[in-house]
Amino acid sequence: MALLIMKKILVLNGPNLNLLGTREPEQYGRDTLADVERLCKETGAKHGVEIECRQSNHEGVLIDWIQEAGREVAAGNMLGVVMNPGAYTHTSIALHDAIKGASVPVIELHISNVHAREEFRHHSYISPAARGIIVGLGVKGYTLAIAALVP
Ligand code: CA2
Repeated sequence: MALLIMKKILVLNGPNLNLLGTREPEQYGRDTLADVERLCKETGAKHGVEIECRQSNHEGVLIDWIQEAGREVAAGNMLGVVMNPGAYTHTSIALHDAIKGASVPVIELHISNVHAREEFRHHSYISPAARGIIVGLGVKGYTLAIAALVP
């Protein structure tokens, strides 16, 4: 009898996303991070994939998790990473290098339309290393990003 092992998708949220739903609802909506993580798990269940959600305000921790995801993808246990890198999007060459180095499929996601906001949000260090990008579709973007990683 064949054993069916569910593959995993890691959902990573970067700095300040733990504040979702508490301030700036016009920019990020009213859902909290807990709401977003619940939505991701429901979406995973619909697609038959396990969803693991993590959030950190620390660049090095996010890098460690990307490297860990790279090992999981290489071992055949993980499909990839959905990542909202928060403001590190616009600053972090280290995260860019981590994604490239780990050879992990990453869907970069932003809740707001960064291109309709301040100019410093228009450039992403993550995009050239990402498999795909979802921008400005609110928290629904997380569901689309998960679907994009499912074969
Ligand atoms: O639109 C997005 O998802 C962003 O990645 C969110 C980041 C921002 O720096 C990026 O340019 C675009 C900011 C996340 C901070 O989230 C907060 C939520 C509520 C209250 C305060 C911050």
